[in-house]
Amino acid sequence: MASIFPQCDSRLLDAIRSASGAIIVAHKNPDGDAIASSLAMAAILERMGKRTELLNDGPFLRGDIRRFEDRFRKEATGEFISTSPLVIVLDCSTPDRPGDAFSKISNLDRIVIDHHSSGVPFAAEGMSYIVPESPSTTLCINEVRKALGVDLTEEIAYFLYLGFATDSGFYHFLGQRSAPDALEAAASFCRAGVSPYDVYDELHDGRKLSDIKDMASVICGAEPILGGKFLMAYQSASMKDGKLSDGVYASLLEAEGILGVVLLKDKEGTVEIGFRSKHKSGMDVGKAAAVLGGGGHMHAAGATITGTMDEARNTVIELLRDFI
Ligand SMILES: [Mn+2]
Repeated sequence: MASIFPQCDSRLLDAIRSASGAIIVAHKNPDGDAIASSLAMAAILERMGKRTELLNDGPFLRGDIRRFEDRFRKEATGEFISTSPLVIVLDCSTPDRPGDAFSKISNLDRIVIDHHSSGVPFAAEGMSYIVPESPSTTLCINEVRKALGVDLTEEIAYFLYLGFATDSGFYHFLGQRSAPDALEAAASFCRAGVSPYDVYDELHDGRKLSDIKDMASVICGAEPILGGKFLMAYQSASMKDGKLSDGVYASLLEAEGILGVVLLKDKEGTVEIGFRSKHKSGMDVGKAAAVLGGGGHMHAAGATITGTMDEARNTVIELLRDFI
């Protein structure tokens, strides 16, 4: 069976090799893959002797990324921008995903490395490496690393593994098609010094009891919609735990007879909508999210709309009616 990873375009590799330095940016509201991608890319470029600046709009709410917040700035320094660095955009399917961090640097040359299935191209021809079948952006970066001939240090392996483990739900979301390449890459990370058991514990230990209780209350408030084909859950504006939604999705997706789950998060004026569909549902929630200006993957996607929770609820129900 052929690899899910195509060859990297030589134009993208040349752009990295010839850059004096790079500004690395991933999507706002970052998750483990966004932050781990950024840190892995920085470590790779530092091995190549290049200067980097890491940008992210934040917020760094999730327990798995909070510890890295001080490595990131909100905007690039003027002094660094004046050296015309290459911009490396990671884990973003549309140019608005990086948020404000992108505004001052959108006129610099850029490359895009990503694994989302929907989106709009926003790099010049040959300057992107987008593999929708890849379980994480870090696994795409690993291919770029190999093509550049950069050694797999323990530090690089750690960040590549971190993005893969979080975005794959610790292997849960690997299909038969992506698993062989992904697990071979994971094996190489472990040979370089990564312990999966330790990484799992780092990410799952240390939550506040109040956050776990918030998660339970969101689950208790879930209701069936569309004749029971979906469950819809509601997260109030006062609940801040970034990992809360992972637990809500994981629990509710186990309900029998449903195609998927929608989680509405009240952001006071806007509503963040998260979609998850069951692996066997055959339902592409990435396409549903794209209708609302968002995006994502076949089984995990999101969008943000303005309005109240009630308005968002009605919008989503009407939207999903067309998809099931
Ligand atoms: Mn990702």
